[in-house]
Amino acid sequence: YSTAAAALEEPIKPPVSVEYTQLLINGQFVDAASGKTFPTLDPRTGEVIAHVAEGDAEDINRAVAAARKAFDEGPWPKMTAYERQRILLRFADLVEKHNDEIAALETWDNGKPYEQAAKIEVPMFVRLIRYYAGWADKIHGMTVPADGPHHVQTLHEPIGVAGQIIPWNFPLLMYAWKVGPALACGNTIVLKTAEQTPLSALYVTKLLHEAGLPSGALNVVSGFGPTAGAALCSHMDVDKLAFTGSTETGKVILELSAKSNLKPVTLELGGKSPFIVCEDADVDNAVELAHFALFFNQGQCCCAGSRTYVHERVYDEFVEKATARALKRSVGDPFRQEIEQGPQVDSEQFQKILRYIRAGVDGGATLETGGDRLGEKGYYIKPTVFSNVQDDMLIATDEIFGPVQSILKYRDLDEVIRRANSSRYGLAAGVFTQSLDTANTVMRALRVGTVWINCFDTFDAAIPFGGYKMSGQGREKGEYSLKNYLQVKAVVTPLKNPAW
Ligand code: TXE
Repeated sequence: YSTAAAALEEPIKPPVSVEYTQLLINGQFVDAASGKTFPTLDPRTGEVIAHVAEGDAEDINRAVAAARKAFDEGPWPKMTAYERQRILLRFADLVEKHNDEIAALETWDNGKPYEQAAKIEVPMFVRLIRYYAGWADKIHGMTVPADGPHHVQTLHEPIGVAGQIIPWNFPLLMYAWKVGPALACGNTIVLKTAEQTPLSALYVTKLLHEAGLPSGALNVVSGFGPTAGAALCSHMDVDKLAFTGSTETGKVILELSAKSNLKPVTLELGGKSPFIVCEDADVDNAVELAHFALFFNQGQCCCAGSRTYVHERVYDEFVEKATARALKRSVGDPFRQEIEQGPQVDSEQFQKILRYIRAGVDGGATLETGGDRLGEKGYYIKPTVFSNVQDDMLIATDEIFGPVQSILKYRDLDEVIRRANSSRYGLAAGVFTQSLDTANTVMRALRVGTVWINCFDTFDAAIPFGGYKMSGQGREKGEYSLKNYLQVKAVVTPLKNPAW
């Protein structure tokens, strides 16, 4: 590993300090009602960054009450759409101004490379907020040509108080995917961040208030899933839930909604995305793209290309080059400029990945490189490549969520389509080919929410994202996300003089 030693060096001091650690309820930073806090850890070392207020059911009650009042009495949903748009645009400007501090906070809490946070994720956050700000004054209903002497129209109204639960792999982007459309439509929100990464959401929400967001319109509660998260899902005064996380927790969330008030739920869950390298592919480019598709963000992407299917004609060359590429991957302190891969987010994820690596070896796959932790401190894992992977091995069926590439061999297109579709997941897929016919066939045949042809992880605020099968329900981003946060009201009035 080109900078293996970096993982062993003294960690670089992050160029930011932690300013906000309390809950943000009704526009105020407050302690948890219980007075409890929990530590958020630096994944480079396992040491405490800060102690953060630990919200539980009582804090969720307070936050929902604030959001309810802000919805029922306003001003947020009652403001003109243009006023809401201007606040969101000011918010985007403020985030852009504080790009580097926010990126540093994200890297410190999550372990992702600072370059990635500063040059990709914070700018994408800004883009998302501007995109949804743009929608705020373009949300309108229809007039409907119903049969009979009636004037019929639809109003598209905000749904109410949205409960949003986000994970730790892209804390800022998951915030923007959820908060952007919900606020643009005029909803109020209680957001529960992931317990691993509470810091960046508090920072940006402070900026959102500076931009003019009224108190209570967005409340942020840090805390754990079974306490704060479950309380939010069960709450009778929450009108909608949006969740990103594991498929297991997604099932719990649907159940909590069903057992309380049947609030509608959107879910963005796990994946096991195929990346198909066709026989006509340029192998060097395919290796590089497949490497990126899997290893980006330490492999902690729901859409990671974690089943690399390679045509038998190019398989041996591909395995050799993919292994060489993984060996070249620079792993180390994410604040170091040349670093491609930082530590995994926490000890639990780190242990889970190592267990899957052992399962890969025990199951008979060939470990080409990696397979172990890197260094003695923190949660670094060597970029790992398995070849000779079979479809029924755990490393080919389960979401590993780490830097572990599984390479599988195939013979023909029908076979690989069938195998790619045999997963319980259906989030995304990549296909690498020079043939338009092949690309079109695969694109139509795969049961997944996104197909990337000769690219991967190409995201934009305008492109919808979501899963088929057990990868989720509903779509986020783009225009599609708006309908998650809107109710449709039909309004019917009789026409006294139908001739007109
Ligand atoms: O997920 P959880 P974890 C996958 C990935 C990872 C695995 C476990 O495979 O290894 O899930 O990660 C909140 N009621 N993904 O344990 O538990 C929790 O506090 C309400 C894929 O982190 O799903 C956090 O805010 N909320 C993924 C959020 O759910 C609950 C991103 C996610 O945590 C809850 C992350 C409950 N009972 C992990 N239990 C993706 N789709 O991108 C937990 N939470």
